[in-house]
Amino acid sequence: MSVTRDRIGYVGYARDATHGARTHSPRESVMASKPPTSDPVQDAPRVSPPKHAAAGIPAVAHSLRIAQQQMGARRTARTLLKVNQKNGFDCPGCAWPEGDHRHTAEFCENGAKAVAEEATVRRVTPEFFAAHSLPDLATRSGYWLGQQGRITQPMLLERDAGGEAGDHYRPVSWERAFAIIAEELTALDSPDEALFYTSGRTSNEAAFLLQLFAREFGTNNLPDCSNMCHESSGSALSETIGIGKGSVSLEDLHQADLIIVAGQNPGTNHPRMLSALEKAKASGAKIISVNPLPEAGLERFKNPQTPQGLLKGTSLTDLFLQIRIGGDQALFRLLNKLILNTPGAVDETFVRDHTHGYEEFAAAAEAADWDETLAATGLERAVIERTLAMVLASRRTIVCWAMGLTQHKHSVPTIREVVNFLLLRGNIGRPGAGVCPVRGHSNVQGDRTMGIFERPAPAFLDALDREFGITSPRHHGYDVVRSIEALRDGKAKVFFAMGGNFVAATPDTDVTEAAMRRARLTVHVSTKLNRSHAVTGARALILPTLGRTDKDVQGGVRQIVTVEDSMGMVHASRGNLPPASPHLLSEPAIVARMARATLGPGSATPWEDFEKDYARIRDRIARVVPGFEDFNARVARPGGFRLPHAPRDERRFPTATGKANFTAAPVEYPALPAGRLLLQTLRSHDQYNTTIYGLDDRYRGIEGGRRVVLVNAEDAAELGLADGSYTDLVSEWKDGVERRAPGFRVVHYPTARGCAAAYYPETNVLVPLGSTADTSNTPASKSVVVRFEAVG
Ligand SMILES: Nc1nc2c(c(=O)[nH]1)N[C@H]1C(S)=C(S)[C@@H](COP(=O)(O)OP(=O)(O)OC[C@H]3O[C@@H](n4cnc5c(=O)[nH]c(N)nc54)[C@H](O)[C@@H]3O)O[C@H]1N2
Ligand SMILES: Nc1nc2c(c(=O)[nH]1)N[C@H]1C(S)=C(S)[C@@H](COP(=O)(O)OP(=O)(O)OC[C@H]3O[C@@H](n4cnc5c(=O)[nH]c(N)nc54)[C@H](O)[C@@H]3O)O[C@H]1N2
Ligand SMILES: [Mo]
Repeated sequence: MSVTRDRIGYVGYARDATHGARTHSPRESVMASKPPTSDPVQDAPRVSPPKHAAAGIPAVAHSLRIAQQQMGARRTARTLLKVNQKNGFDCPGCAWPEGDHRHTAEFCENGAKAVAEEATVRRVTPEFFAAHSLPDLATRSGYWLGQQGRITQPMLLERDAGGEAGDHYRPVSWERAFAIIAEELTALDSPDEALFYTSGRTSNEAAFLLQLFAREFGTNNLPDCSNMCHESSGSALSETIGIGKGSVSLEDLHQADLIIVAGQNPGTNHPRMLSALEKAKASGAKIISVNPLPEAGLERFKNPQTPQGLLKGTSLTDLFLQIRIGGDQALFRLLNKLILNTPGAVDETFVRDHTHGYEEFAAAAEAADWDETLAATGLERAVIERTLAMVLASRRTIVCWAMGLTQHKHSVPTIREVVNFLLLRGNIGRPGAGVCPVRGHSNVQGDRTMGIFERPAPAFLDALDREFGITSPRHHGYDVVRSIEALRDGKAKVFFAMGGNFVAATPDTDVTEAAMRRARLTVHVSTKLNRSHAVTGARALILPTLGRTDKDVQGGVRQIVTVEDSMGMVHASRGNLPPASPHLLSEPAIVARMARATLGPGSATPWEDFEKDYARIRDRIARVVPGFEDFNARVARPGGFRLPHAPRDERRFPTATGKANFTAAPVEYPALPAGRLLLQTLRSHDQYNTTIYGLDDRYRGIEGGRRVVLVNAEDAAELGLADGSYTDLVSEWKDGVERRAPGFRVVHYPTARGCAAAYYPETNVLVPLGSTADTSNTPASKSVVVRFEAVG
């Protein structure tokens, strides 16, 4: 391993054959060697060296094992064959697009786990709730709650009722449930005391109805998971290129000369992306990965769809930049200076004809400094020079990114710097080039397109008002963090969630849970049980709903719903399994009935028609949302249709200046006091956000437990953290409040110096509510300053 130490003590690793080797600290730890809590399953992980290849036979075997546990053999075959087929359902996993040439089994290991989790044959019945009180549920792990199966009936809990009724969820009729929601909503002093949260699995049809209802009711309080996810991308891209979405298609990836993957772990979170990268490589593309961790999926991919892929696999990454957490803006800024200083490297015609703000940006870039960049990134000079050579050799460059870039204080300027980088060489709006923010939830992008946004564009509201004869409020609503503050401060009293697991996914768990308990009513439209059902307002409803895999029949007619993938393709999704219980309602039906109960005969919106026939919802979407003209006809075509994207399609930039904007923010990177590390909170290979499929993180060599903290062996030596010892993580923030996550097993791991990593949601307790990204207000859950304390 080649290692150089720079002046502030961070170290850069050049990629070589041995970089994954785990070293052990020679120093003895002062810390206890025993797990502190009583849950042996969760707290005694086994550790082996990290893997250097992703997928392959173990992936297929693992997914089939989980699928059969949840579904049995017949249902496994029947369900998995329908994933992402043109007449099947959209995978409820990630938002990666489907190609035109689909394999019979267009699924990946983690897609299969997502499907199995939903199509499980296990059930959570009223008897289950009779046996498990609220205090009991509140002590259970997220893993245990999720493993109980699909919820079968609407349930109500009334804390103030006392006794059994105050302690247990009890079955409630749908009619009564909607009456309670209407009663609580209409009793509010202002519609802005209600919050309507959306998680990104919600279909376009349900999302459109939910935002319509919220606005007809009188609020823009439509926080969504995007606020915690790609909001920074949306903010940076809308300002610079005029649209908050990625500009590349799958074909572009296949045609690129250079693909930079920064702050993303596709081997786990977007496994089908590996096939696209493999194909790009086969046509000569180079791949650079920028990550504090050497992620197995980016090293080598063993494609389970091809025999030679299964055996040998393809080496994906040509150059690995093991960057220090939060160093990306500095890296791209310096690269931009180096491009500017290379004669002929800038696409002058593009810059002249299509951009604005070049002079100011160039002056700022000129000030970039090698020493500061090496300190901020922890990289070696030679590695950055190799990167530059590859950048200059490429005529078509794409940058892909995910949460590693979006969840920092300076995420918006970081992503703007990526845009500067692409603009300089004209890498936008032509084949094989562009911006590629890789979305998370399978319809998170579509929900935004449908108007799930607390700060809607006036043009969108104008169109909505015209279509429905309503007057939508124009003042902005609360995003996720502001929603928690509003609950905490008593300014919001009703919380409604269309999916998701709000209290587990959001930061500052103790603050958030206390805030949620202050609500008068909490409502969760859910498929499965999770932590949010155990942290309730005075009254709480669980409304069980159909998932993607379930057949949805309304008025005797089988319905489809639609979704939009990460690359702006809209297509139909059609479930094929009998619903998990006869008592379930679909998401559109739930919104329609809630709207009728709340708005009463005063509403001119035909909610009942919408519930009976989703094509009627799509007719309205077609008239309100640009790009959806003739929606029903176009979505009936196999594969669906692509939404317009002005920068991609016409090199037109609908920004305030009418051009693509260069920007010139000051360079920032996290400062780290002595004896502290910067913690990123990330996903293991066996989870979908807060849904825990299992306790292994196969590629990182962790088995049978999740309370681990990955620390570089040299940092560990300095801090006295022996591999296998146990430590509390204590985060430090300027409010002086102590936030502690107890009992993490130390794992020496080849992460960048100064950095640590542990899984979310267990570590959300460490993320201060006030620690968010500038402009986007996204929780900075990838840069948490922590110290380590011996387990007491
Ligand atoms: N199986 C599965 N699939 C999923 C999900 C899941 O939980 N499970 N979640 C879905 C969702 S909602 C989302 S948003 C996506 C998330 O997809 P990812 O963004 O891939 O998810 P994370 O696990 O948060 O990984 C963040 C990556 O960024 C790196 N990183 C952290 N900090 C930095 C930094 O400062 N700079 C750089 N360059 N890299 C950094 C980490 O080492 C890690 O590789 O996946 C989606 N798909
Ligand atoms: N510390 C830290 N925090 C993070 C992140 C991080 O990287 N670090 N990542 C953030 C990101 S990127 C995101 S997107 C959020 C995720 O936040 P959420 O989207 O709120 O969380 P999920 O865990 O995806 O939600 C899972 C629940 O959704 C419900 N569900 C599943 N399918 C359906 C369905 O079809 N319909 C309905 N109605 N419900 C369904 C189930 O009840 C399940 O328990 O978390 C964020 N929080
Ligand atoms: Mo996400």
